[in-house]
Amino acid sequence: MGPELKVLGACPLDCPDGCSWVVTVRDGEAVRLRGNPDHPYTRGALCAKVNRWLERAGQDDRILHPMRRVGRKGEGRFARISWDEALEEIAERLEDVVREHGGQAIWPYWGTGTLGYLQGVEGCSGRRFFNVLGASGHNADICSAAGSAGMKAALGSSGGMDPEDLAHAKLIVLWGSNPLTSGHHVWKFVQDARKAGARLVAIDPVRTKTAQQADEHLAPLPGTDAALAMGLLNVVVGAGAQDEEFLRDHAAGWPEFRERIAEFPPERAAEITGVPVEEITALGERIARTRPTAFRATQGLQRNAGGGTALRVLASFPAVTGDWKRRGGGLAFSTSGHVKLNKAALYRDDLRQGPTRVMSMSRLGEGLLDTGDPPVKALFVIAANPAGSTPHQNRVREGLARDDLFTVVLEQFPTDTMDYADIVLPATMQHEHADLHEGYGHLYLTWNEPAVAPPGECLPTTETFRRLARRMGLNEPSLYDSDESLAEQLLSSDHPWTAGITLDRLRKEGFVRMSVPDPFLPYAEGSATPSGRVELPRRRVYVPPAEVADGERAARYPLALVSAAPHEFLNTQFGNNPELRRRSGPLAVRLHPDDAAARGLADGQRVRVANDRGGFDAVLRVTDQVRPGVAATTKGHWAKFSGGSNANAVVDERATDLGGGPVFHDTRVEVAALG
Ligand SMILES: Nc1nc2c(c(=O)[nH]1)N[C@H]1C(S)=C(S)[C@@H](COP(=O)(O)OP(=O)(O)OC[C@H]3O[C@@H](n4cnc5c(=O)[nH]c(N)nc54)[C@H](O)[C@@H]3O)O[C@H]1N2
Ligand SMILES: Nc1nc2c(c(=O)[nH]1)N[C@H]1C(S)=C(S)[C@@H](COP(=O)(O)OP(=O)(O)OC[C@H]3O[C@@H](n4cnc5c(=O)[nH]c(N)nc54)[C@H](O)[C@@H]3O)O[C@H]1N2
Ligand code: SF4
Ligand SMILES: [Mo]
Repeated sequence: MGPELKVLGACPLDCPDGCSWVVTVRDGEAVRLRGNPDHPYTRGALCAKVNRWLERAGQDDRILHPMRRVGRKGEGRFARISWDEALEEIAERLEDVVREHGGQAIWPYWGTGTLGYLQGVEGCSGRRFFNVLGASGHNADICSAAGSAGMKAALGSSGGMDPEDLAHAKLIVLWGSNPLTSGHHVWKFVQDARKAGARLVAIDPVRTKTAQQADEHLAPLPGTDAALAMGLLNVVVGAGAQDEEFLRDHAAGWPEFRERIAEFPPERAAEITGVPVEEITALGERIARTRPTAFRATQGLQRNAGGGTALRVLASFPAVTGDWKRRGGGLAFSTSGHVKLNKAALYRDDLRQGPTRVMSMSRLGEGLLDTGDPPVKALFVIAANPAGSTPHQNRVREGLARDDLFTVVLEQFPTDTMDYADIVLPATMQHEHADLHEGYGHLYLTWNEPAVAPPGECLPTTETFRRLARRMGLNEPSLYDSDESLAEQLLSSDHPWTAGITLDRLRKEGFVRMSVPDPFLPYAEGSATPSGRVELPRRRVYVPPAEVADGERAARYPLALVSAAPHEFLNTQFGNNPELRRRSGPLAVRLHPDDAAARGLADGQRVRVANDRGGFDAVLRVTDQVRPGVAATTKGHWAKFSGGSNANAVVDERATDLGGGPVFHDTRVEVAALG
């Protein structure tokens, strides 16, 4: 037995925690993978999912060779081919598409399977290649586009407070955020604050694992959060607790925002949100007297018609209380806005011949079915599983099933999406390739050093596109840059927060904290908006959820469905891991006892959750963890293991008010016994 080697890497998954990990390698094999004990945010722990990473990497269903479809689209029958054959066929088909329809008929559909700057969505691996071909652009708007747009409207940046500073808060409000499932590393900082006397409040239609641990839980109807925030502000201002000095010196629009606040007495907020008026008044009074108060909003409350506006209102809240100037106060959302890397050097959008249209990740069905000019004729699916993840599943499948569409899927596993591929290319997993990461819940950059050689014929996405470029005879030299060179170009930023962070240093240390000021109070003296002030919303402060406002639909489909993060899977990843599937149990939907009784339904029964777009089968769980009027399920279940569909069968392709995000939690359904 050879000696053990420890290789530092990073979890690539779409999770705010951006963990640093240590792979133990013996005789060329990864034998152990653990959280890095030296990383201040990871502190030695991974999570229920990623603890099974190596087991998953060795699963029988791993894709190890290129394949060509032999059955009908959607059937999932493939035959092994060589890389040579695969590249030849792709090159020919792409050349035909470009000749007949122009480059924009190609849609590179990047998902969030890895957030790596080299292999994944952050850097859009292959982007240079697609720029040279003149392909359509792609907006990865499925995750946090609405919230980011709301943050930017108020603050000029999507970056909120440093989540580590939650430890200094005296009151923490977790708003549409379930970290004990969706990224538990922030919990240590929450607990540190509580040890120092802070109170914890959760705002969620569901009494989640996190809400169960809170001192107080408010359960609004989905999509009504902005009205709740306005009601709380009404109480704060009623108590005279606004920070006039901060508002005068560092905010814009206070007179108008104040008028809007006056329009939301707690009684009105209670009526809209379904939260008892006493709870609103009590929390408003507590916020009024507690400095600093920290909010943490992640994705839950932005996946509604008014998701952008909701985040804008929340980002404005600490301007009213003045908490933006206090360590431990403000709003934690994402830290991505603070990452000042040289992304332009990585993307090389200057290689495009001219402007191109931009397709929306959240609207794949629309993009494939509503014939654009030119229609989409070639689709590259890169680290994405839209047949499971994207709204309006039936439209997505109909689009993917188009016979005149040439689809290439770069994958590790035989997903619901892969079943529609013409050509499948085998992709490496994180411990088999190099990458550079941020964490959108902290302020460290991380380097992921490959620990082992790829199995079978798997290739990193960067290498796949280098080979494809060569096969197509493209002579733009930057298409052939090595992974290390790409990383160095990305790190070539002269912004003071990232200056001096070199690849050598990252490789040696594994991770480096960006040199942000200490303490980090990005909005203490105003914001990054053109005015330099926090731009308070002047007119629009609440956009009701679309499917609640639609009276006719609400009558037909009385329940509001939320489909949030499952504990055992990360989006659809791990949805094929036998042990995690066993722990998760089958796709379930939870209903309040009153709603179950009104339908004559009992716990454990098989039900159909449906609306006019489609439906999915689930096991019913009857529990008062869910407020009346709400049905709660989880994302991430593979359709092929769940009777052919999942929660996205009932979700619409509509966009949010700002940012063009998806509306997962703005979905009306009815639940009925499965006949
Ligand atoms: N285990 C696990 N971890 C994950 C993921 C996963 O799939 N599994 N996904 C990862 C990804 S991609 C992301 S983006 C993050 C997301 O992580 P979170 O930001 O925590 O997002 P969700 O779980 O979608 O929703 C959080 C909570 O919001 C609630 N909610 C839904 N609608 C509303 C609303 O209108 N108002 C309010 N106040 N609450 C609402 C839900 O009930 C849920 O408990 O987690 C990441 N981490
Ligand atoms: N109903 C509902 N649906 C949702 C959500 C919700 O809250 N409710 N949340 C949404 C959110 S927040 C997100 S971010 C999206 C995510 O949606 P997707 O982008 O589809 O994310 P994943 O399900 O993680 O699937 C990514 C795929 O990438 C593959 N992959 C991973 N790493 C690599 C790699 O290095 N190379 C290659 N080639 N492939 C790789 C994985 O095997 C996996 O099949 O889902 C959204 N869908
Ligand atoms: S999924 Fe999140 S919590 Fe789990 S290891 Fe990855 S970054 Fe850490
Ligand atoms: Mo996400």
